[in-house]
Amino acid sequence: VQDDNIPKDEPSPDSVSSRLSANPAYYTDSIWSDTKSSAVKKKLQVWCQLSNGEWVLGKLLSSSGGESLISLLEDKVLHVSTEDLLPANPEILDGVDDLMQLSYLNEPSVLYNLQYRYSQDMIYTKAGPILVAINPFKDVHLYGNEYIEGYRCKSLDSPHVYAIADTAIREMMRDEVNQSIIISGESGAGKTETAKITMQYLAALGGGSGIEHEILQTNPILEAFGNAKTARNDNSSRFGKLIEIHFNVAGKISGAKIQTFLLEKSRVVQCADGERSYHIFYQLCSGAPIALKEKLNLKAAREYNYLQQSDCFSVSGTNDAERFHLLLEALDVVHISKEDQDNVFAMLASVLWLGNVNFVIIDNEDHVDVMQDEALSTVASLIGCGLEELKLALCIRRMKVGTDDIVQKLTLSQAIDSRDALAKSLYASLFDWLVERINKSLEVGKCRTGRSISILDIYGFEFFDKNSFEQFCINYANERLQQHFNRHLFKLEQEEYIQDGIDWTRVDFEDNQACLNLFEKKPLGLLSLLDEESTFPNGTDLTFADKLKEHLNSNSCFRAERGKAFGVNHYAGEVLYDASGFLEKNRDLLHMDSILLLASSTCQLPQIFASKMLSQPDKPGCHPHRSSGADSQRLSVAMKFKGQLFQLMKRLESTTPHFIRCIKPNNMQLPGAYEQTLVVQQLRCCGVLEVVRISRSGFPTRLSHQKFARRYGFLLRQSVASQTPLSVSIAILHQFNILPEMYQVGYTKLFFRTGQIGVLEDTRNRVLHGILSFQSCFRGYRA
Ligand code: AD9
Ligand code: MG
Repeated sequence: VQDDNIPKDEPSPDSVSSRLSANPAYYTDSIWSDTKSSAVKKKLQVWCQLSNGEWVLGKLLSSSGGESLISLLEDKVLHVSTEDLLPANPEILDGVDDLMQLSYLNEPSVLYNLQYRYSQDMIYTKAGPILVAINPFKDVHLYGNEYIEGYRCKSLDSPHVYAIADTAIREMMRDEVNQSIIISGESGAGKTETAKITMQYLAALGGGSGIEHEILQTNPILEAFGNAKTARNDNSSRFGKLIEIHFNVAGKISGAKIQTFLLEKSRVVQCADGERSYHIFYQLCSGAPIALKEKLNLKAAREYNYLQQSDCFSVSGTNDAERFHLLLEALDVVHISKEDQDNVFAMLASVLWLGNVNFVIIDNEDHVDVMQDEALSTVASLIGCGLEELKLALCIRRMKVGTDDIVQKLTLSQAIDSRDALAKSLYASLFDWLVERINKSLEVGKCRTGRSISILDIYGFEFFDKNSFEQFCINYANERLQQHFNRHLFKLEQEEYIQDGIDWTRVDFEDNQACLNLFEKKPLGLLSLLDEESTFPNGTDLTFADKLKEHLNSNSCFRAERGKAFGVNHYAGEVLYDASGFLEKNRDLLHMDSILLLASSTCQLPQIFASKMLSQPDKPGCHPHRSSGADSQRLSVAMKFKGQLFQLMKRLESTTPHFIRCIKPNNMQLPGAYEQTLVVQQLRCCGVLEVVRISRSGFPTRLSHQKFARRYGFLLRQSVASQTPLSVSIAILHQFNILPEMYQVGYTKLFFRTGQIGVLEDTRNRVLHGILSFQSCFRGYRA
């Protein structure tokens, strides 16, 4: 250990750059400029950035005129611009379990620390108040009863999802405030696994009634119906999920409620090469017992157009037939009757068979008739409707013009669209119905306390080569969540210091309100303009893109591009969207003929789906499709999503949040590979670096004078003359020799730096424990 690497004078909060922005470049610069001169003098270990962007560790040999000479490992020597250097931490700090403990908090140091831990299977690291989890892509031995017990009784304290879950339970009980655990990260980063690990811990601590088993069994069900193999993740969730787990006064689980967001419907009828549709289809085809196969006229997956188009039928390492049997067990556990299960499978089979329905062109205007074959008759029998009604719903459209009823024949592409729309909406309705049924089974009993812990597993920020409507919605959701995160960690923090008269250097951060305004402003925001264009019968993706350019060109978060493309400047970087398909996906119309077809069904599920569709609220003020017929006019997809998101934010705002950031170390889904550039990009997107900095320089622990005095007052050895909470509090601080720089006394609260309250808590627990065991001895003696 080189002693001179340890900075002697830790920067005090006020001496470090007084302005801080969420921009990482600004951030690292400011750290460097504070330490640069001394770093050069001391011949520190330094990080140098190579031309490929990677950072390597070296030792500074000499430095003059803006140039430095660095010795690297293996006796290599390198001339670099001093500008490209950053100070490295001493070896003694290698692998610290909270990034806050690092003396130098620049990007390469953070990257190195995470990598150091990762290489030893320590996949969890704290970054101040948030937990960073790096996907191991292999089984790491960190879970199970032994570990759960270790975190419960505090014999284990290294960063872990269990530790976060434990804190959430304790804070819920202690403060009587609902908690939320917000898990984010990009596709394949490990959000869903992390959510399951969290649920495991909550179930272990709050279990007893058996409902916890039901809650855990919702995972295989939702994954079967809502997850699929994609290019990025073999088990990618194609929906967002919030699960609210309720507890009774004794801290035991009393029920749960699941809310889902924006299922990717398009996957049912179309998916990219090498990807799959939803797992359930393959599970059903390979796992259904013979009798069920016969009843549903079920074939192998390859026989279905919807499944065979992407030429991918299996996922390595998973056995679909086996999964099907586990699914059946899970459905039993959440009380879905055998009869209902069969109804569900019939709906799935009807979706698959719909994809095989074919059309024949009957005139030279491209009008079609439906081919009368096995596919058509199977769909009719599975949906429980007449063959003729089904045929008509698929190839004609009935409309009202004035007082006249008009029948219009569909062209081939219109007929295919109406068939696919029916398949998509059957599947999406089935998914919603299933969630509803699960919720019934998990329903919180009568003795509800209102205490809950919510776990949010929602798609992270996405930007691909081609970004469509789905990315548009997902990234909008992430802007909202980012604001929540910012608000919580930065704004509230700062406001609280100021309110309580604490001397704390103001912290500026880049708010993403401007980008949210770009999405939400009425009437000239992205969402309003999309909705407006979606309601014009003649609106197209191109006219939509043109409208955006016309109205938003001067907005600094917006960039006009050629054709149907446009760019949005998100907090995590600019994303280029392609408006192709936006209007159709946003309208998401199912023609009234199809809805009425379902309503006429003799089976239970299609009837339920149809009545749900018919009872959807009309959007006020515009009925554009009404004029051309009896289309169902519902809230557009984007508006519905926005509404859900607002509700979600409202709910989250009333909770104490805990943040887990999942990081994907490589794009190959491989263990051991850690790609620096990929990781750093994600660390930037989720603001890990800024959080560390803020927390370290701030006073994260705070208690009101009253609470502090009440909690620790009994530890005082001498009574205090004036018994006000403030004077009691100060006496406690003195008795325990808490250093003056470690706390501040505000008007109403005491503020502590991280870790300070620990000593007091330990003493308190020891003393209380002593008192309790004394009391129980005493009771035993009397008895
Ligand atoms: V997506 O946005 O839904 O596409 P997630 O949910 O972030 O994505 P997921 O949890 O599905 O990712 O993790 C992807 C894969 O990484 C899993 O299927 C596991 O194989 C692997 N993984 C993730 N976390 C762990 C872990 N803690 N231990 C072992 C893990 N493997
Ligand atoms: Mg997932």
